[in-house]
Amino acid sequence: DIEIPESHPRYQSLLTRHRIEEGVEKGITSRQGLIAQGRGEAFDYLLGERTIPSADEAARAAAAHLLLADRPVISVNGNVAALCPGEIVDLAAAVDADIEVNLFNRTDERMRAIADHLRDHGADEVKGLTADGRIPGIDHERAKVDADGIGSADVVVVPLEDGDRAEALGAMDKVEIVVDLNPMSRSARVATVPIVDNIMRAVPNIAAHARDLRDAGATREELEAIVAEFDAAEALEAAERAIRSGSDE
Ligand code: PTJ
Repeated sequence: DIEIPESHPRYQSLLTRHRIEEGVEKGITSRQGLIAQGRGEAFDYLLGERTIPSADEAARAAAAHLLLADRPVISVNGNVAALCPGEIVDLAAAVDADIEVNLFNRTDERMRAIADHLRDHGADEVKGLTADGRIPGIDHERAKVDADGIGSADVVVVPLEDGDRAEALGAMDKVEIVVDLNPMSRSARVATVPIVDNIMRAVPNIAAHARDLRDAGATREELEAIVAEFDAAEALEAAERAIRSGSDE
C-alpha cells in the first residue's frame, strides 16, 4: 500500500484513485473503469467532494425502500468492488439484501475475482455466477442476471450503472436506486431514487440511515411516507444547482 498523509488536501481523491488502480491490477476493475472514475471525480470536485443535503435525503429514501423490500439486491461491478467492498457487505447486512455481481464488460474471470474479493470482505453468498435470468431489451452478455437475484428483485441498488441497463431494469418494474455523481446521466434520470454522491460516501450513508430508521422503530407507514415524499426530479435539480453555484443548492 502507498502512504498518503490524511492531511493531504486531496486525500480521499488520491485514496480512491489508488483503490481503482489496485482493482485493475487484481483483475477486478476493467480498464474502462479507470475512465469512469475520472468522469466521476470531475463531478465530485464540482460538488465539493461532500454529500449535499439532497443526496442525503435520497440516501434516506433509498434506506426506506430497502427496508420495505421483499427481495432487495445490491448490484456490484468492478468499480464498486474496488472502491467499497466492505461497505457493500455492511449495507447488505443492514437491510438484509443479497449481493450480486453484475458486469457491463462481463468475463468469467472478473466475475470470479469480484465474488472472491467480496467474500474476503465478509460476504457469505455472492450471486451473479448462475446467470440463468435475463434483463429484457439489452444484448445477451449485458443482460445476464441470476433469476433468483436481480431477476426477481423488487428493489435493486445499482451504483455506477450504464444508461441502457438502468433503463432496461427500470422497465422491469423494479424500484431502482442509482448512485451516480453525474446528475445528467441517463442512469440517474431513470432511477426511482437517484443518489448524486460518491459511492464511497453514499453506500455507508444508506446503511447508517437504515440502522437509524430501524433503531427508531419506524413503522411500514412511516417508511412508506418517506418513500412518497421523495421527489427524484427535484433531487436531480438540486444537484445541478449545487454544481452550478458551488454552494448548497
Ligand atoms: O465493471 P463493469 O464491467 O461493470 O464496468 C463498470 C463501468 C463503470 C466501467 C461501466 O458501467 C461504465 O462504463 O460506466 P459509465 O457509462 O462510464 O458510467 C459511470 C458513471 O458513474 C458516470 O456517470 C460517472 O460520473 C459515475 N461515477 C464514476 N465514479 C463514481 C461515479 N459515481 C459515484 N461514485 C463514483 N466513485
